[in-house]
Amino acid sequence: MLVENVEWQIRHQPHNAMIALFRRKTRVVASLILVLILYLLVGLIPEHRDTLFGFTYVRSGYDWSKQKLAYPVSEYTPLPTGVPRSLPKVQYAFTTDTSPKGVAREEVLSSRRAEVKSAFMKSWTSYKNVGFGYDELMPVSGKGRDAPGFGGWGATLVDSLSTLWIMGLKDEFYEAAAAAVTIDWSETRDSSCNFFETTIRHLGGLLGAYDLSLETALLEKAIELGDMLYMAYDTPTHMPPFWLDFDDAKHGRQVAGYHDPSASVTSSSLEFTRLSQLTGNNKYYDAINRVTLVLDEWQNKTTLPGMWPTFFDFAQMQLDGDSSFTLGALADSLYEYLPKTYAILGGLEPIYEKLYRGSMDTVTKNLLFRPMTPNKDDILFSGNVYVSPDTGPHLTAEGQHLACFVGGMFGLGGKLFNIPEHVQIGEKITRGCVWGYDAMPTGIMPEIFNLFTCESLEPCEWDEDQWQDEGNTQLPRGFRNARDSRYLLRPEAVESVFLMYRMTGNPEYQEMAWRMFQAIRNATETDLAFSSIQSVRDVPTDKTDSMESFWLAETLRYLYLTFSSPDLVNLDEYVLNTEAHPLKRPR
Ligand code: DMJ
Repeated sequence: MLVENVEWQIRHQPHNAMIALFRRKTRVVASLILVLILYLLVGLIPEHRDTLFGFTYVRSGYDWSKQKLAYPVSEYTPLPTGVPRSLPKVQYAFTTDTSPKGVAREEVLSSRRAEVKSAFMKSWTSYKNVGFGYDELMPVSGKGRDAPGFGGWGATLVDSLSTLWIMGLKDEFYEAAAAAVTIDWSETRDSSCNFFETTIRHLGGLLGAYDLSLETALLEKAIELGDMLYMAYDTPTHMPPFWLDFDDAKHGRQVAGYHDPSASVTSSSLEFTRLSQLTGNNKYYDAINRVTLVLDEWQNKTTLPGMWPTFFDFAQMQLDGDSSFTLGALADSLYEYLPKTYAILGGLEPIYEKLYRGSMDTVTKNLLFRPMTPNKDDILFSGNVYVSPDTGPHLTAEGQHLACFVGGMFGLGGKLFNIPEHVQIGEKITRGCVWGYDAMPTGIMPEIFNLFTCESLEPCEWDEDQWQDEGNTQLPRGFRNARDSRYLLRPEAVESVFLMYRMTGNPEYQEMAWRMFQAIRNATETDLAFSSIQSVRDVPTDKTDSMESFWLAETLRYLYLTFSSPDLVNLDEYVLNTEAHPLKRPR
C-alpha cells in the first residue's frame, strides 16, 4: 500500500502541485468573499458596530454582563411590587392665565427662555467644535480636556442630552444621541473610573435621555454602562468603592473603601432602581437596597443619631471613624436621594421616608442656623457639625454653594411626606442662598463662606460692633469670611429656586432666577462659552478656563425650566437625579 502510494505521487507530482495551488487560491478567494459577506450583511467590521433602532450602534468591546462575580449574590431582593401609591402632589396647581396680564407675562418668560437657550447654544456649539470625544470644553483657551476619573467618554455630551431635548433642540439631540450610542466603555486611557460621577452623569444622562425620548438605543447604552458600574458592588461587603478599578473588577480583587465620601458610595439608588424598572432585572435594585439597609442599621448609632458621618468605612463596615456631619460637600446627595428614591419607587418602600424623617429631624435641631443680618432677613443656612467626645455637637456656621440644594430637598420631602413645615424651611434655605447671591459685587454667592449667626432660628438684632471686630469689613455685612470665593458654574442655588417655584407657584422665584442668570452670565461669559471664576468678590472677573458638564446639564436646564410651562418635566411625573436628569416616576 505504502510503496504504491509513493510511486503514484512521483508520477503525478506536477499535476498535484497545480491542483494544490488552485485549491489554495480558491480557499483565499472563498475566505475573502466570506469576510465581505459578513461585513455587508452582519456589520461585524468593525466587530461591534450594529444598526440598532435607527442608530449606528457601537457595542462596548467588553461585555460586563458576562463577567463572573467574585462575590455572587444568591438571591436578589426584587423591586417592591404592587400598585404605586398615589402620593401627594409635588407641583403647585398652576392654571393658565389668558388675561392680557397673563399674555404679557408669558412674553417676558418666553424672552427669558430664549436668552437661557442662547447661552446654552453658545456653550454647546463651542464644545461640539472641540469634539464630542472630550469630557469638557476649556471655555477660555478653546481646547478640549478629559476630566480625571471620567474615562474620556464625553461627559458633556452625555450630560447635555436631556437639556437638548427639553430645550426642543431635536436636531442637535439626535446628532448627540448618535454620538453617545457609539461610546465604548472599554475604551479609556484610565485604569479606573469615579463610580459616583459616572453613575450620576453618564448613567443618569442616558437614562434621562431615554425617559424623555424613548430611543431604545440610549437605553441599550445605559444597560451596558449599568452592567459595568454594577461591578462596583462585587466586593466582600457588597458595598461599592469610590473608584471602580477595571482590572480589579475583572479579577475579583475589589474592596470597598476605608474612608470614602458618604455621598459617593450611596447615591446610586435612583439610577439603579430605574435600570431595574426598565430592564426587569432586579440585580441593580438589589445592589442599592443592600446599601439602604446599612443606612437604616447605622442611622441611630452614629455620634449624631439621625445623620450619617461625612466619611464611610464600607471596607470594615464600621462607623467609629468620623464625627463630622454636613449636608454639603461629600455627603450631599446621600440625603437628597432619600425622598427622591421614595418617589421613584411609587411610595412602595417606606424605609426611605423613615430615613428622611429621622435625618431631617436631626438636621433641623443641629445644623440649621439663622444668620445675623442688618435687615433681620428671615433666611436659614445649613452648616456643619462636629461631635466632640467631651463637649458634644459644635456647629460651624459655614455656608457652601453645594449645600444650596437643601432648600429644594426640604421642599420635596415636605410635599411627598406631607410635612408643611419642611416646605417652609425649604423656602427659607432657598432664600438664604439667593441672599448670598444678592450680597456680592458679582451677584453670585461664594463657594464656601462663614456667617455671623443668631442664637436660635428666631430673628436677632444686628451687632455692628461684633461685625467690625470679628468680621472682614471688605465683605458685605453678615459675612465673617469668604473662605473660598470661587464660582464654579454650580447649579444648587438655581436648582432650589426652580423647585420652589414649581412647588409654591410663587412668581417671585422666577424673578430671583432671572437676577441670578443675568449675574452669572455677566460674570462668567467668555468669547466661546462660560467659565468658572476665581472670585465672586472681584469685578471684572478672572476666568479660570473650566466649564464642568453640570453647567449644561443642570444650571442652564434649571433656569430654562423655571421660565417654562410647569408641564415641561412635571415633577409629579418625573424625579430629577442629582445631575438634573429626569427619570420617569411610576403611575
Ligand atoms: C453635580 O455633579 C451634582 O449636582 C452633584 O450632586 C454635586 N456636584 C455637582 C454640581 O455642583
